[in-house]
Amino acid sequence: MTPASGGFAAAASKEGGIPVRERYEHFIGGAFSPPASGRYFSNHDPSTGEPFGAFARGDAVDVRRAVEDAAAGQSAWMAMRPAARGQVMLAIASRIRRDLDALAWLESLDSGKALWLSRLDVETCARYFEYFGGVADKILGEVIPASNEHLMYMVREPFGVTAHIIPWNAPITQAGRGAGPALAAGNAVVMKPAEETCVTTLELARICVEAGLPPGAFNVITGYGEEAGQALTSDAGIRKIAFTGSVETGRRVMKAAADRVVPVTVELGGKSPFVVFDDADLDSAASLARKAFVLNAGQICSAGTRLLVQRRCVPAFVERLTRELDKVRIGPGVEDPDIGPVVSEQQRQRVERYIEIGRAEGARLAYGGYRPADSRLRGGYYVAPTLFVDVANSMTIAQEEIFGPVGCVIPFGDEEEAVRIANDTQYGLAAGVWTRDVARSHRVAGRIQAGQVYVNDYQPIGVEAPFGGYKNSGYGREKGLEALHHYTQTKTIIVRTAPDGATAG
Ligand code: TXE
Repeated sequence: MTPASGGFAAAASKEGGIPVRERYEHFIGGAFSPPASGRYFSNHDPSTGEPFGAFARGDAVDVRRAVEDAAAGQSAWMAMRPAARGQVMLAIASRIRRDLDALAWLESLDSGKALWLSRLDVETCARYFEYFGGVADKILGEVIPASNEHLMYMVREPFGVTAHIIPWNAPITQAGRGAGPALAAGNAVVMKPAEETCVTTLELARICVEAGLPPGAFNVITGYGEEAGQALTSDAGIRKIAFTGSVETGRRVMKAAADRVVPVTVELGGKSPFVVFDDADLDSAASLARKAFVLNAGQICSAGTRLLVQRRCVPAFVERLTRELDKVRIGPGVEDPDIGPVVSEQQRQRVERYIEIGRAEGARLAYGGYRPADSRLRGGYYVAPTLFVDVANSMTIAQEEIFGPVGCVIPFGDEEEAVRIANDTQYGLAAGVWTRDVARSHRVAGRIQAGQVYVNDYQPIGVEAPFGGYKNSGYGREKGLEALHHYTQTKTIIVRTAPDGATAG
């Protein structure tokens, strides 16, 4: 347990609000429900390395039951007027906000995330329900003027039951990001959280039903990816799949979707460029660079991990960034540091492996590269913020997603070279451009291959802005009205209106 909290249950009950369960079951048909196999798996608190909680180990039998209940839940959901559905979603948003402290506390215990960030994530989850709840009665069709003898119109219909597989780096926001548009469009949801972080997804589903969502409209199956996840993507009742995770697993999910001819959207991470021209405000750029690759211990798909810096200002930028990194407080998530641990020992080893590879390939370690010395943190999965300089874009640490607080400074000469390096990656999720030259900011933003580009800022949070990848970062868009289209299918209805006996034109 966290040094300060004295145990998961003690910590959570200290915070009050949501009671901590010894054992977490699936959430199916509006109630917690044990796995058919009777099997559970246990989890670890990333801040201490100590075990906590047992979670239902789902399999194909549990998935089937959840999908059947979801089909019934979807019928009940669609039987409600669109405006009433929107009102339920707004009620969910206010319940989430009412329980914000308790949910954030649970999120920090479960994921190791700093409490302030968990609070932001819970608020963002509420925003998803609010934003998409607001459009539930505004999903419009079209009249198509193609003939004088027909009325032709197109309506948008839900798919039915949608599957959502989410990762561990932002569990409750990602749950809201998927469930919000899916429910607004009239679907029912079966969600599988990552095995490392199940708690808040389960509590969210419970809150949704308590706030008026029909039982069965939001189900959660916990378990391992290759067992519960795979069963979910292969289940015959699933009509659409949304996946967020690694490229490798994304490919597997896409193959499963192809086998069943089911539409799929995938968000698969990145290696985003953060481009600093020498006319930029270097103080702001260095401060936001810290946010770009250190926030959430670097476990953010849109993290700006490739710091492309114009050669002339590399020393000045690195000096400023180093000062920023000196300020980073690291500790157990619930103690509200700047960053907590990474999510698991496996993830820490992965990050440390990349740090070794960076050294071996000749990048110069300018900051960090070690585990924090504080003996209180010994049990948890901590990695100090780490900065490499003199990095070539061809190096492994510049090409592969590390998903830890590791940044690489890559020098460039001119704008042309900056754009070439920025695009020289398999990924294309996000990018930052730092310059005072307005024309250049638009020019470079236009040429970078990425789904979101920030100018003189990085990752300003917003549920309203479409988000998703170019290239191997995936396809389809989350967030914003754009996301809704991925949760509806169109039907065109053509009615002959010509009088009987008239020839159709
Ligand atoms: O990811 P996986 P992992 C990247 C990041 C990280 C790496 C590995 O670089 O270091 O991936 O993380 C479920 N069928 N990202 O191994 O396997 C799994 O249970 C169906 C980037 O945790 O992709 C979990 O719920 N589902 C990313 C989810 O997939 C399966 C966020 C993600 O796990 C499955 C997370 C299967 N066969 C990791 N196998 C981002 N885009 O933000 C696993 N899963």
